[in-house]
Amino acid sequence: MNVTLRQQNDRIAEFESQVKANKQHLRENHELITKLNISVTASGEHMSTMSNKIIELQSQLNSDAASIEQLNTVIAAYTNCCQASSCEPFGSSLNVHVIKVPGVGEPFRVLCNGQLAGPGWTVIQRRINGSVDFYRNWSDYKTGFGDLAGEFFIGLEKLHHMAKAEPQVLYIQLEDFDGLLRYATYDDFKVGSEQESYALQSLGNFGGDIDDALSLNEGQKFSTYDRDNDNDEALSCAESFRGGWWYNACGLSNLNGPYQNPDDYTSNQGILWVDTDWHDNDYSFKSVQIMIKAKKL
Ligand SMILES: [Ca+2]
Repeated sequence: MNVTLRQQNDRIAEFESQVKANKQHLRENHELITKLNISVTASGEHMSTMSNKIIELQSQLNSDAASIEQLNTVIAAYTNCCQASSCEPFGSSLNVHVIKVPGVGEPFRVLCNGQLAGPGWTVIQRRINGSVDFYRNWSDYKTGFGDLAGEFFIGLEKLHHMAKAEPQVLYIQLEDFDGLLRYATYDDFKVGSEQESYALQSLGNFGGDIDDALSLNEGQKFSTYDRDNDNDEALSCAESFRGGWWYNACGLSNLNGPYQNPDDYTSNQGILWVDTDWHDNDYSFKSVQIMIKAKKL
């Protein structure tokens, strides 16, 4: 009997020891699980950061792709622009384009009008409403002035180089205050260099449905109020007629004269083109457009 009791006591002690060992083991496992949990949470945060980073990089890539696309457009525009030396390649376009003319340093913007007199004309001067002052000095006429969306003069230096490469036809469109449109053409328009005072070296044959009011100026140098190159020894035509032109003494035309409203007109101080059957020098036109285009030989 005593033996059995002792044996049982021993077994109980053994169990207790096992339970203790198991508890210790459980505690250790619990600690391990806690550690693992912490580690998993940290990994999750890391993943989330990585994921955000990937989104950020993706967006950066998209933005880079857009920049490249934009640069390609600019390159394409530059390539297109610089293959054109006039409005001719732009056909019936009535818009502003960029051209590169040999002899003129940088590419520049021009107004093309392919609607008024057939395709490919380059507009070199336009008057429509008096918003731009045309009574300007030599330097302004040399470089050009105004706004291609409104009134402007392209500039004598550009004109010289544009007409130098090949013979040009000059087209002058006049509109009176009754809305009547008439035109003149000259088939061999050429302007000298600055050393030649941008002389109107040649005009060629006259055509159109108005009188020829420009051939009288053929061969004349350009004059402004600060550069009197005209044929009138007594006065300055640029000052008297308040413009810049290839004045003779002084002539029958002044398309860069002051813009005048019919109700408020000063004689000989307007946009003049003398046509005895239409309007003489007592009339200032409502609008003018002067264009050039290479002559097809
Ligand atoms: Ca003079």
